[in-house]
Amino acid sequence: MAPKPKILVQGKFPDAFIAALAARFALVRHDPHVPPAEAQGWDADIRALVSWARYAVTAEMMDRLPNLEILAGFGVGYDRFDLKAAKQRRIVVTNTPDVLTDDVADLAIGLTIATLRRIAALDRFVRAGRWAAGETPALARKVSGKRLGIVGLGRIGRAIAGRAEGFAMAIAYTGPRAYVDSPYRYVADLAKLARDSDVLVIACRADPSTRHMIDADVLRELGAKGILVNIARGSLVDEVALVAALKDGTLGGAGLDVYADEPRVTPDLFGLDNVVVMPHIGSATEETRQAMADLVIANLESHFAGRGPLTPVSP
Ligand code: 8YV
Repeated sequence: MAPKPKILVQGKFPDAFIAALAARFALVRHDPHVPPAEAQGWDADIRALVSWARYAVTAEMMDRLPNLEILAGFGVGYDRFDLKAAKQRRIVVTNTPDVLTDDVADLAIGLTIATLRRIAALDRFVRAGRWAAGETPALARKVSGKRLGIVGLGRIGRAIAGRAEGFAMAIAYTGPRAYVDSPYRYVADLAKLARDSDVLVIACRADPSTRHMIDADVLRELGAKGILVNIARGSLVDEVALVAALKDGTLGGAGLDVYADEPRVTPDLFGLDNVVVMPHIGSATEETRQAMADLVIANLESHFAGRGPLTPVSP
């Protein structure tokens, strides 16, 4: 029997996934906090690297793995992977699209409702005994019928739009181009979309060209009653401008799953009742994490069987 292909696994994963990998491959584990230069066991016979989307995979790492054939990302985003360096070294890069779309879209709607209806704030209100003490909570805001602006009408953006239809929302989107197959209104200019929206949801790809695209101007256009929801990447938002806008009332509220410097969340946000903060859990359900794990393995198996990857990234 041919020896199992050797693969490097970056980051902590659920035991079941590690066991499934170990049944098929010879594993070398890597703690992403250890610099590649100090990493142990990075032999020349490592042929694949599995990494959480949240961890960087750099040219330096690839140089230490001269026979790397495939980088299989656990997640749909690949902003932390050096794709140029991978291409130069003919390393195939894969991600896990589609299988997490529903969960991320569900969370976008959840954050929208939680922020407008003040679900987290009112949970704190009850727990603090304020209701029992006779206090009347401030009114929240209606969800149904709101104007929803979606930044990026890709797979996840479309899934958010589909759900928003159930709330009778008026849906518009921005992005590099209009989709002729989309029933939603296209607004080329992001600031104009923000001005025309009650809720602006970010669902686009993070790369150097989209860094800080949600800046002070966009937030001002979204306005004092507007809500920003981010389930994409923290780098898309100028977080300093966001905190300032939330604090001085220029922006109405925010529902956030992602941040500029995860897992650190700027404590400025913690004191703001109009903000809902989640610890980057868009895809973190039992069902979806299993589906992501299955897809990572399917990509590796297909590659090693000579059939090519199933879901290569298409930058
Ligand atoms: C994961 C994500 O939590 O798929 C992505 O791009 O951001 C999330 O699904 C991420 O992979 C964590 O590293």
